[in-house]
Amino acid sequence: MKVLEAEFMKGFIRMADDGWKMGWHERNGGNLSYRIKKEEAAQVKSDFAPSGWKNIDASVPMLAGEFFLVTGSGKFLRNAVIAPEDSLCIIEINEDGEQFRIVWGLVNGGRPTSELPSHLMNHQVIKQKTNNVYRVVYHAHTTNIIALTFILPLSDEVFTRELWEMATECPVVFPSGVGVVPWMVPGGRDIAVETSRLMEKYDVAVWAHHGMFATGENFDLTFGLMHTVEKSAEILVKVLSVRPDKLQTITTQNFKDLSDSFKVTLPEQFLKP
Ligand code: 2HA
Ligand code: ZN
Repeated sequence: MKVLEAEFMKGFIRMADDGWKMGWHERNGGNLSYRIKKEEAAQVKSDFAPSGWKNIDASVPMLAGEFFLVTGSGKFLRNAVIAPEDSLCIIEINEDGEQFRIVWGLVNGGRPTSELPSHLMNHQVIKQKTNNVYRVVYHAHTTNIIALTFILPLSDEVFTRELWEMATECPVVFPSGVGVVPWMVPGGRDIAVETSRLMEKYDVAVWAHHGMFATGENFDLTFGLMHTVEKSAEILVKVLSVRPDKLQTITTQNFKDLSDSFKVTLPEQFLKP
């Protein structure tokens, strides 16, 4: 089968296009990666043409031998739908997890996303954390979350609690909460280490003054998670634009009732009165 005919490719392109339509991917902003299932890789392997091995700039031994579909560095997510073979690539990780090679795509040259270290280190953490279930890592420049990083303290507790309070379904959609990375230089190993450390606990990490990373099992759940968190941030921006305080909100007791009723565990850390 051709790579472009595969279902995982269609789902990936639809997600990139949905993110573009949400306004989260100005210019070349944002990036997406998918850990391809063994049987999916086997179906399209005849379409692969491997190039040379290159250093990842991170060590991901738990991902040895895996294939990933990723966006290209400097590529516009807006173009994924019209020119996937130019905008995207499939990479293979070598046997010690230190190197990768392009096996499909980027037909006009280029490299995988500048955030490859963050993507792969997150994949390594979520693969272990979920016992091989999570496969998607998504980075987007979500407007309202970015705005909040200028006016809220940059703590996991404040962001989680404020975002949970903005819509009743939030603690059900991201019960473990959200982590916050302070401003750091993007594209390198340090921010990758910091982000992947947070992914051991959370499915979402906020990058101050930059955007968000969301992780999940499939394209629907990961896009839905990004969308839910960003919508919650939008409500908070609207509330704070009208007045600086809330007249009423969802209370700690309300969250406890919700956690009993929906059978989700909410960490004590976020249930302070
Ligand atoms: O331009 O979003 O963080 C791609 C990015 C880098
Ligand atoms: Zn970015």
